[in-house]
Amino acid sequence: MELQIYIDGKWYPRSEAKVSVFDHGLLYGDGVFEGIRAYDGIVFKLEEHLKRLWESAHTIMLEIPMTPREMEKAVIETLRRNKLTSGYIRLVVTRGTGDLGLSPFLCKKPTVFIITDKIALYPADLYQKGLEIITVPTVRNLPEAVNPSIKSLNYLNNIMAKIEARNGGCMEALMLNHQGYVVECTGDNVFMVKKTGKGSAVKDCTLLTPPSYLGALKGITRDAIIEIARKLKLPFAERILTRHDFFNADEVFLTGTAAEVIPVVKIDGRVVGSGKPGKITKLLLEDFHALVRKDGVRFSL
Ligand code: PXG
Repeated sequence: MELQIYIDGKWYPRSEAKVSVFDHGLLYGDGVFEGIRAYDGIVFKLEEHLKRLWESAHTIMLEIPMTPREMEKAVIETLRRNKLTSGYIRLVVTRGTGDLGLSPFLCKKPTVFIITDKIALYPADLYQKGLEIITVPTVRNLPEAVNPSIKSLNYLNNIMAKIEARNGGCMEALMLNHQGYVVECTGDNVFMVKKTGKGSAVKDCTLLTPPSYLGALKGITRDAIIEIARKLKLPFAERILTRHDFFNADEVFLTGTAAEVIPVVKIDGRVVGSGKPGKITKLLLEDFHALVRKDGVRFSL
């Protein structure tokens, strides 16, 4: 059976799931989206993803033509129709069809579509060996221009960075803001662990991540990791951090819906910590795996 895709209240087989070439989501990247994951019959943090979608839409003055409750039902129905208890969910709301002018005011009704599919997992050895990342010349969008807190359909900033990372032989890019502070990666938030005490216990380390106001998306996985750190009594702070701080961290990892928690072992040719995935990173990933099976909206096929 072909994948069934939700568009504006109806489901279409993949080969017939189409939106207009006059849709401003396509013409201008005018729209917002979410990437969500379902694990064994639980849509992880669906409420939080919907909240972020509504906030992104509010900022760009896009009125989503349904309620969050209706959206939740549409997401679950789409999973059911595709017989998926686990997988990836892409929720998209565009400005809708208009004319060739950029004015959003001529677009009559936003387009809503939902794609659910099996998740393409990162190679397992990356989690064991860790990832090498590279700083790229393209700076992250300025919060004063298009705020990276808006999960907008315009991902050119991130795509440019991804291309530059690839040109440099890496899969992921470390992005800086216009002042040179580390903000995030192209599709993941970034964390570091620094040993601050004398012992080797969790409380002797501090977990650090850049504050989102510098120009990072407020990741749902980022929030989940902060929540787990609190439970583990692992000291945590949002801090303005430089590349120097990351080069000299004891552990570095990235967080995102697709990647979950992925260790970083090299940045711009500098080995991070022991050069192997760290203890705290592994601990956080374990607890994250337990959390995704608890915290979300439950459904059955
Ligand atoms: N920063 C950016 C710029 C993102 O796009 C994250 C951080 C992590 O946020 P969550 O809420 O997922 O913890 C994201 C989201 C992909 C892909 O195909 C990745 C994202 C979005 C869309 C596609 O890798 N990451």
